[in-house]
Parts: sequence; structure tokens; C-alpha cells
Amino acid sequence: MTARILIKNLSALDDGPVSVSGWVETVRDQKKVQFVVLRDESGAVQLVNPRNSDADGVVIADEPATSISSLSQGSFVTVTGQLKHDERVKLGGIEIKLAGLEIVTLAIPETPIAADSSLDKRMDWRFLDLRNQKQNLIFRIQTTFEHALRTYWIENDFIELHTPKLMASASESSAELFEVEYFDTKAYLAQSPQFFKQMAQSAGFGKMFEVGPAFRADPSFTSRHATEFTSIDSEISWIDSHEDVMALHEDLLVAAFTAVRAKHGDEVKALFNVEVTVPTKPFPRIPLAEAKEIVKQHGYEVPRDDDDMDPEGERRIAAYVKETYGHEFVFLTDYASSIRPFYHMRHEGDASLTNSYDLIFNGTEISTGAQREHRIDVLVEQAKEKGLDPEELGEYLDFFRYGVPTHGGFGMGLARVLMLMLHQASIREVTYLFRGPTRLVP
Ligand code: AMO
Repeated sequence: MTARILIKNLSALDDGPVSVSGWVETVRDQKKVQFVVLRDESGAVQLVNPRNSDADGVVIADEPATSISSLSQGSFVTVTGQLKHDERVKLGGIEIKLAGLEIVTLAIPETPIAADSSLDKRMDWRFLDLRNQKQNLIFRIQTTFEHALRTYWIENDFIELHTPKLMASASESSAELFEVEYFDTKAYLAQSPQFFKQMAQSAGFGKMFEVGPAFRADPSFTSRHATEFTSIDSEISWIDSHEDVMALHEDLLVAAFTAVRAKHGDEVKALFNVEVTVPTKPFPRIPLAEAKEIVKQHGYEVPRDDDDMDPEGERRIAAYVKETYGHEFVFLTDYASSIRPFYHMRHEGDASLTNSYDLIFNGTEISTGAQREHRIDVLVEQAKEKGLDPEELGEYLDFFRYGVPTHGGFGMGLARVLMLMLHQASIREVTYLFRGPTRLVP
């Protein structure tokens, strides 16, 4: 295989012979001249083929003219020709005068989706939907984002782990749990690496991270829930409180947003009309009770007083933070113990509150983090209080019985971050292949 020239790199070449590959976006098959717009993952270029005529001026059916006439939108081709810089060409100021055209595969002419197709229809034909430039950019941004997180983790001595996704019990709550047959017993799909990332602390790993799948049997059809999503998890030992987890979280997001802005900021502006802003540290922090009070003063009452912030409340507090501090992120802290899992550490002296937070970005939750309870007696009490049978927690409790440092961490939905960064209306737009209650294909 010879090295392929990406279309975006053509403009840096001098006029002369080139060969490029891609798929056909449009064909204008005119009598005297044929135009093809060819696209690859990096951009598009115009191909031109002036048609030959005989002595009487009758157009001849020669090559590559005949092949061009047979081209349908979406066909994959490799072309050779003469690259020419010409300022008059609207598409990038270059064109390729065709010498040869090899049709690799001809596409069925009727494309099943169009730009105005419904989201669901586009999901049915996801591989065609993804040929669009904006979609392509989303996944390049995802790559840069993850790479920057990994660079941070690796430079700071974190260990990357791949924890099992088949489990003997629930990892978050018995609701939203997928059960699978496992030989002559049952297994459950991991809702989070929660227990195993805590185990790494007892194993003496100090600092760990994982980017991997998480499953939730959530039957809802909201724009921010999927039944399978990529979870970004990190857990660290020897913390004083959830403040240390938030500081790590800030560092990671600053590193990742810096990388995305540097590499894709201009393209994001051009294609999505969105400015990628690198957040400043420290991110604003507001205790949850105070946040509810603020939105109430601004005319919105969160439905149930003892409950979590609802989506409208999240939007309202984010709008307040944006206006007051000019920040797109806010940590809501000190959640009530009643709405947090048993493994969250509670405040010293006030067991009704936890050392925990949710991170809101552009109006929606992207993450939950906390200091974990590491004292076995307190942990068992908290589990019992939540109606959990310590027996069922099995070896999870052993991690604490055999010694564990103070620790904490967070879980963050990758698609949530991308959706909010790019101001997309649905998590489906930024998930390569979305899984929901009624979607298992493609
Ligand atoms: P939590 O359940 O809040 O916490 O999940 C953490 C983050 O994961 C993302 N997320 C989802 N994304 C898409 N679809 C879903 N159905 C979905 N559910 C969750 C969100 C959410 O903020 N173990 C804890 C984390 C921890 O304490 O370390 C946990 O899983 O972005």
C-alpha cells in the first residue's frame, strides 16, 4: 500500500501529478465538462474532466468520462490527475484535472438518508450519517479528548486498568441492572467500575483510571441517557476530602479542553459555531442546598425538597453560574446522604451530608464524585441503613477489612461531555453507535 495523501494536505502541494482516494459527494455530468466533488475523512476536493470531442465536435465516450457518468453518490474511487491551484475554485482554491479513475465500489444510487432525515432514521443508517464532516469531527475531538486525559494520567503515575464488565452483583443499584445468563447462574453487566476501582486502592495501586463501557437498564428516552455508555473513571488514594478529587477533576478537564481547543477550536467554530472554552481553575463550587435556594430565589422550585437537582434546576443553576462567574462548569457539593450511595463518606459531625459532588457542564450533569467511606464498621452501618445486606456485598467489604487508605474518585460520561461541549441536542449525535431501550442495531 502506498501512503495515501489526505485531501486536506493537497493544497500544500505544488501543481503536478497526484493520486487521491475517497467517496463521491456530487457529480455534475455536463456535456462539455464533468465535475466531481470527492471527499475523504479530512476534506473535499473538486475533480474536473473536460470531455473530448471528435473532428465534428461530437463528444466522445472515452475514459474517464464514461466512468464518471456511471458514478453514483457515495461510490468509493481512486483517481489520478494533475493538481492545479486556482483561486477561482471555491472549494479550497484547488482542483484535479482527471487522468484516470478507478471505481472501487459503486454505491446504490438512492441514498436512504438526507440531511433533513429524522435522528432515528439517521441512526438506522449510521455509517452513511457518519460520512458527514461534522460527525467526523466529533470523533476526532473524542480522540483528542481521551488522549489528553491519558497523557495527564500517565504523566502523573496513574495505572490504567480494565475491570470486568461481567459481575456477580450490582455495582450501583439493583435498579437499572442488566441480567445475563452465565452458564448455570446469573451475571450482571457492570453499571460502573466502582467496586473494582476501590479495590485498586486496597491493592496499593495509589492512583488508577479506566475508560470503558458501563451499562444501565434505564428504560427512559431522554436526550442524555444511553443503556451502554463510555465511562471515564479515576480513583486516588490518600485524600483529605472530596476537594482533592475535585482538584484532580479540574486538572484533567483543563488539560483535555486545552488540547481540544488547540487542535480543533477553529473547526469547531466553523462547523458547530461553538467556542471551545478552556475552563479556569478553580471551578465554582456550590453546596447543593444552597444551589436549590439560589434557583428558588430566581423563580424555580426544584420539585421534591429531599431529592436531587432535577434537569431544569441544573440548567438554572448553570445559567446563574455563567452569569455570576462567567464559568461553564459548576461543582454542586455536599449532597444529602439520603440520595447518595452507601459508600460515600459522610460529613464529620453531620451524617446527613456527604463528601460528594456532581459536576455540571453547560447545564447538565456530566459526573459524580466522592470521598469513599473506608472504615469498615461505618461502611457496614451505612449499607444496612440503605437496606443492603452486608452478606450480599461479599468480597467488596473484604477490601476494607484487610486495610485500605483514604480514597475517592469520580465517574464521568464521555458522551455527556462531548454533547455539552458541542451544544448537541442529544447524546445520540456524539455516540458512535447508540444503545437505547429500542435500539440494538446497527
Ligand atoms: P453516576 O451513576 O452518577 O455515578 O454516573 C457517573 C456519570 O456517568 C454518566 N452516566 C450516563 N451517561 C449516559 N447514559 C446513562 N444512562 C448514564 N448514567 C450515568 C453521567 C454520570 O454523571 N460510581 C459512580 C461514580 C463515582 O462515584 O466514582 C457513578 O457511576 O455522566
